[in-house]
Amino acid sequence: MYETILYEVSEGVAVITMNRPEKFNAFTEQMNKEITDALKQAQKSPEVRCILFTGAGRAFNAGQDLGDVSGGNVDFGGFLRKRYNPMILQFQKTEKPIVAAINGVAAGAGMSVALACDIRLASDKASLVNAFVNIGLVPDSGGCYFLPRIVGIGKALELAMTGEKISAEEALRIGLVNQVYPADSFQEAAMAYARKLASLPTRGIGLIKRTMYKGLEMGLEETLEYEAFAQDAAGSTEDHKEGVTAFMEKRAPRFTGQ
Ligand code: LHQ
Repeated sequence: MYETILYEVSEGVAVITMNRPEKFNAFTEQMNKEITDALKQAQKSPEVRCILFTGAGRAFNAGQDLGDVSGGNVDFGGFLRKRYNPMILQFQKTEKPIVAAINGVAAGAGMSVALACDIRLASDKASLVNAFVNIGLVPDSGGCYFLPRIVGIGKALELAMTGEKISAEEALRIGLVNQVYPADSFQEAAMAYARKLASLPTRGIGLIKRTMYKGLEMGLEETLEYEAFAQDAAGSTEDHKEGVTAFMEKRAPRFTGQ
């Protein structure tokens, strides 16, 4: 059982809720470990076909709990290597769609974690603040990797260097989030989005995720080759067969995730 997060599965969706609302869901070592573990569990469970990642209460996540690092003498590199880096890598290793439901403020490593998700949905009351520079630090937990890839280097440098808070609306405008929904129906809208993803070809989506992220690191020739390899795998799934059969029969497909 978890102490700092909630983990619930329903209708093909594993909902991971960071659950320290009085601390704006700030990260502790325990939370880093529990998130990593929950993602592994979701990866292993055949009934999970989408992961929805959100925060309890008013915030999404305010980054590292500064109460734990305020005494000085912090081994920053060790902190990241031991706690944050394995957690961020687990988002990538999880070959299922991960949707961030940004219910409130996402700051520091909390923003980085949202960036490590595949799709970002935001409440119209949410905001994002890179925050690291405000305490003299560098974006970590993948912030220097994902942010420029999502919004381009110009915006990424601006957000990181100024540490200014941006609204959900501005985040939508610059492509930092994919959709914005009204706060009062946000959880339902995010859940409906996740359920829809959970009804799609899960193995194909896992291969899309792996191939696209790999494509960011490779040249065209290598990417074309990897696409051919991935297509061999996707083409042998039941969901591929079902998709083609449903098309020929002029009916809606019934994907099972196999
Ligand atoms: C918090 C926090 C928080 C504890 C709000 N900790 N309590 C990696 C390697 C090693 C070391 C360092 O860190 C890292 C990774 C990182 O994430 S570094 C960046 C750490 N995060 C920040 O610097 C963000 C700090 N927080 C803020 O800037 C603001 O609180 C935000 C913008 C998140 C929210 O602002 P407001 O909406 O104005 O709320 P607030 O400031 O009043 O905060 C609400 C409560 O949450 C408050 O507690 P209180 O008891 O006074 O109501 C805050 O103390 C607490 N809280 N962030 N990171």
